Amino acid sequence: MAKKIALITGVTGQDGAYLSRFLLGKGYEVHGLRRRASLPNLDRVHDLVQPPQGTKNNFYLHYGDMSDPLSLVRLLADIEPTEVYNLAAQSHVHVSFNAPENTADVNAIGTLRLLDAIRTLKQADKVKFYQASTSELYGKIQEPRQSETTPFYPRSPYATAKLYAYWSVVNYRESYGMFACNGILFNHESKLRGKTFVTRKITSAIARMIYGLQDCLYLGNLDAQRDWGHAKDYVEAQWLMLQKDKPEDYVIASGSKTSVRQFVELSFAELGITLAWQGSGVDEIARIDTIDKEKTETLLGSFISSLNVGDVVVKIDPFYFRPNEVDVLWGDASKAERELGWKPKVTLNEMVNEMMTHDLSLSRDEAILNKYSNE
Ligand code: NDP
Ligand code: GDR
Repeated sequence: MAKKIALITGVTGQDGAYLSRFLLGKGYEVHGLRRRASLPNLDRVHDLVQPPQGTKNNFYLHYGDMSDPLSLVRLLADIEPTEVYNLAAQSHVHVSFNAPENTADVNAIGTLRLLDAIRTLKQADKVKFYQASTSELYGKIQEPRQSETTPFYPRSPYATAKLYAYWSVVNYRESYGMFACNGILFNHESKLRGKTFVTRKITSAIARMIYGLQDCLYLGNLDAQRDWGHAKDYVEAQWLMLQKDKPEDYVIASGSKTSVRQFVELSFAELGITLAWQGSGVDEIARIDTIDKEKTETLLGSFISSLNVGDVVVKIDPFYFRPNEVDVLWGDASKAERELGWKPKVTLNEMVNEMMTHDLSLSRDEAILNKYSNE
């Protein structure tokens, strides 16, 4: 059987880390594009970079950048991949309002650079290409549930850049017969999610609060609704798209929507805590209403909870409002289920539990370190 060689851009990000493990498990040789950073950015893949002593894996990292076309051309020629997963992006919607040109350069033109570099390869017809498209393309909602046929209405520099990339993929497919697919993925999270995205910000802050490392959780729009799934399930869908005979675009979503406010409540519930919301608009707050002491004591062991009934634990900070908001996203992944046999496996509750458990363990380590360094 021909050797399967994958190139992943954005390998150091959440999806890159899950996809690398998934492909290694399927026997691929996995190459990742990493960019230079002033501090180490390999946290999510450090176990792949340094496998346990005495073992070897097929994971290789290469310096380059989506804004540097020469690095992309060289890498493709050296590696000769059979599958390219373009996950690299300035992926933060709010940040894109402050860095619009860089976002366009990396997310839009970066994708074009990569597509065109593949087109010029001698073996271009042997390369399959996956593009990390996004539910943000739908933006201002035209239909209550969004599928592959829903019109786009992007609402941020991030989304307009991703729209350019989306159509570049379609154009390279139609113009040059390239095997190129857009995965229109709705929000997906995990314990590896960046801490400035709202789900991980919430689970991380709650864990820090209970260990006395943080006083309050500051959020923006509590009423935004998202269709949240687990990254582990979603990278499988990315791979499945490239295993088809014909390249097509697919929506990948959980099929349920949840508000930011509900996500906060679900995360606190993991600790046996319920909230009471008071006030409205920028003055809205959440106080602790009840605590299931047995549950928190079991979770914290020898530590004493820093949270008490009546404490204000959520406040609004207008800094986190965006110039333009995407109010609701709710996906319909029936095409993926029908044609790829894909269905999400991890439920929202299981995901919240995984994220809370992970963040509690990180905060516990930090609290122990603080305790001993203060003695
Ligand atoms: P992350 O933000 O976790 O990862 C982004 C990756 O892109 C990181 O590896 C980052 O490197 C890399 N990157 C950023 N800029 C450059 C550049 N100029 N050159 C090379 N690499 C760069 O995102 P996710 O893993 O969550 O998402 C993966 C992709 O899927 C992104 O394109 C995102 O826009 C898209 N997407 C994500 C969804 C989600 O809910 N997670 C939903 C739909 C689409 P570094 O580590 O150095 O910062
Ligand atoms: P999103 O994810 O913009 O959907 O983009 P994010 O988690 O940043 O925001 C989701 C919703 O929560 C609201 N919100 C806050 N968001 C952040 N980050 N911080 C806050 O304090 C806060 N308070 C409320 C936001 O306004 C928004 O409505 C993610 C990224 O992964 C993109 O790359 C990807 O394309 C889309 O998901 C699908």
